Amino acid sequence: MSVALDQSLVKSGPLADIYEKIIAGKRIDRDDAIRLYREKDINAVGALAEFVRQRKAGPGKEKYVYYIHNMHLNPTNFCVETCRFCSYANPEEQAKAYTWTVDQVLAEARKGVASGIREIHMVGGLNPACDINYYEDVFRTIKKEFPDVHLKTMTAVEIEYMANLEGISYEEVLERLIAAGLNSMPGGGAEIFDETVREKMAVKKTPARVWLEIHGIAHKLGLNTNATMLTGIGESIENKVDHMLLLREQQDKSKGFLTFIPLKCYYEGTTITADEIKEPSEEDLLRDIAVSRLLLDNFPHIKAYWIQLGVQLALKAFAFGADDLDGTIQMEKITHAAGAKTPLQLAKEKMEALIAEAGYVPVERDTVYNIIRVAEPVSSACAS
Ligand code: V47
Ligand code: SF4
Repeated sequence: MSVALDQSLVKSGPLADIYEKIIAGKRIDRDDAIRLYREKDINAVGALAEFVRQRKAGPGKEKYVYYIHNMHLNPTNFCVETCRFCSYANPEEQAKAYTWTVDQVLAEARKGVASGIREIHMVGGLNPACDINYYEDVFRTIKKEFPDVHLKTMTAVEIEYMANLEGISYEEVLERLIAAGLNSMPGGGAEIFDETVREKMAVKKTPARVWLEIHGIAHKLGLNTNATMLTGIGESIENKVDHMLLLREQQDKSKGFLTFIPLKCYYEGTTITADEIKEPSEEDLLRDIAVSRLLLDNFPHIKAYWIQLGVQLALKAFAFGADDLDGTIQMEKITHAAGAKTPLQLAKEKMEALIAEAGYVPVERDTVYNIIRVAEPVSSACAS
């Protein structure tokens, strides 16, 4: 299949110069990205992003959409931090907070592995009871029983917290955790890098510089990592573009990012008030996907996180540059604590059916995008 772009949408319109850059494989810049956010014709922006998605996928893979059979596992919701958008580790409810023992974490992992998962996505609150010894123990215990399960775990925020707790360097924390079984890192904790937004949302922890430094060290040590951006917390278009540009710059240096994941804030149980933010519309969310696909030219993948976008919008996002629907998940806690009404999990078969119904080819992957299985096209033959 050849890569097609509906040229009538972009060639002679206000995006013509950006179109020329993209066709020529040139990098777009800050002003281009801001214009793409402000462009009235969202379908033109989507067409450009879809074109880039297909070109990046390579011949024969233009319609591939990836997913993974995984589980989320959250060992503790006690957190010393008080991010205002977080209902998962709600300071009002800390008396009821839980901290699992190593055996409890293993028992949860066993349930996931029994259902066939290949990746554990594990993140938790910043809890002094869960120090580096605890996580080394957790990782070793899981790996002893399930050596083939991939541990995608520890945000940069958790790495920074652990380094401060132990009085050791980020590199030393990462080296110890890698020796215990850490395989890659998820993209959480990036939020919006802009300092004013971070201050207001009480994300005083882990400034952009440190978040990026930790991912750079992880890449140097051979880990792949992801990167997120949380929208709906009072950010501007410029803040989002600058956030992505910092990621692009880091990726130029260290090259280990695999996937960018635009997130959308849910507000139930948080202290965020309506006058402080503009809740992103569906169109805003599709634009985040499309602009990120166009600006982050050095990121291999863009994820449509169905838990937060909702399943239907996530499926639409494939036509706006996304090529990954994330995973089966099993039990999502962070977004559901803040009022998400999406399911807590999706079965593999359901994910495949949804991707196929949207007109794409479902591809089961592992964490680092090795292809496990390309699903057979579902026959649309009808007996009637
Ligand atoms: O860092 C917290 C966000 C993130 C809320 O790497 C909230 O593959 C919405 O990083 N509403 C954790 N979001 C999730 C995350 C993630 C998810 C899926 C895949 C990957 C990956 C990473 O969730 C946190 C924070 O930015 N968050 N509270 C909330 N109320
Ligand atoms: Fe703690 Fe993470 Fe919630 Fe912030 S988002 S309060 S660091 S669990």
